[in-house]
Amino acid sequence: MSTSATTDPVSLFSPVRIGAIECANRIFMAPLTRCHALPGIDAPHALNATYYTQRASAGLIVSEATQVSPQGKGYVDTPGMYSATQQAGWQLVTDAVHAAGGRIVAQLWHVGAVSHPEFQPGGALPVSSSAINPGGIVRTPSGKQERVAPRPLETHEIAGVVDDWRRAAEIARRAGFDGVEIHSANGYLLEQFIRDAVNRRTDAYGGSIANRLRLALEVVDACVSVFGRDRVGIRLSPVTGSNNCPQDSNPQATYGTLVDALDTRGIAFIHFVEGQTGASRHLDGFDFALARKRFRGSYIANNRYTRDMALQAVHSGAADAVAFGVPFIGNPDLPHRLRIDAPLVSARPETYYLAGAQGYTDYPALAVA
Ligand code: 8OZ
Repeated sequence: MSTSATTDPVSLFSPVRIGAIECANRIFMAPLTRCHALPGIDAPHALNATYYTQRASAGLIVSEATQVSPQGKGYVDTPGMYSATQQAGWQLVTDAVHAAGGRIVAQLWHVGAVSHPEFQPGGALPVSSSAINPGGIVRTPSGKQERVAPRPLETHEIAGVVDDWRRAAEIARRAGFDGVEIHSANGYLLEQFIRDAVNRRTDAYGGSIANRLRLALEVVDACVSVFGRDRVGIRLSPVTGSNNCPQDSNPQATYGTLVDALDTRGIAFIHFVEGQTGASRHLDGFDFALARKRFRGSYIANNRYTRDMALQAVHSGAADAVAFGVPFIGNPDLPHRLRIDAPLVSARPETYYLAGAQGYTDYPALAVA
């Protein structure tokens, strides 16, 4: 056990304030899609409250990605943030997490092209910036299907998409969340607008960097209008290839401009996926250390951190907090285990998306000696 880690003034285990959110430690729970909402209505329920409450010792929980509208959905049984039933379900979650002393922000999401007509209202085509098929196979209620080319959003429709995010933020606020994280990562809708390799638009939402960032920044402004800037953050993955999203021709320029615009807005945090999501950290194209210097809000680091890397990242000031994803599945009391340097349990991937408690709420905390 590293004693210095617990006595340093700033360590992975010391409290941190993220915007207006007081967090007990700097071990955050990354958003994890688990496909455990109630079928048909995509509402959270008591089992989800149990799952999150088991993990409430995280300094901050970022909820699983949560679609802002039916159009924003691309997976079976992911939860939404657009109906009264969903709000009531989330209220169960936030009440239970808060009662256990935790903090939780809602990750708000629109998948864009990473969907299928089976998920879309009226069987419509998924929407995106441009008609580029992300490719790959998607699991729908009727089985595995090929992805399709999406329909480019008409310019006049975009304000409605921004309104969906604003309404979702309002529901999240009423449901008791401490804030929101805007999902602008992993090749979903906002990234489909940001990257020039996907965005072929010729209107005010395509072409120049400023135009390609416009939708993401309108969404940021909409969420800030609901929660205030000190309870809004964003997740960015400047170089990931997730969901077959091709790289921007100049990630440093594009995402660097975005970081500067977010700094100007004074939002609470940027949550960076450093590298290829869930895989290699060693991808060129974006200088994360420079982003840390240029953004005055909190820097949350993510992607395959080990205990030692996380201790070092916080100790050195490279990050204010480190988000762990998969380790939180098998180790609900991860902060305690990292503190005492206990061995970690490996979660069973074959149960990640299975409905029910198995592989979801049946990983115990360490027995207290
Ligand atoms: C894994 C499975 C489904 C969705 C992401 C929301 O990549 C996801 C996701 C991850 O950000």
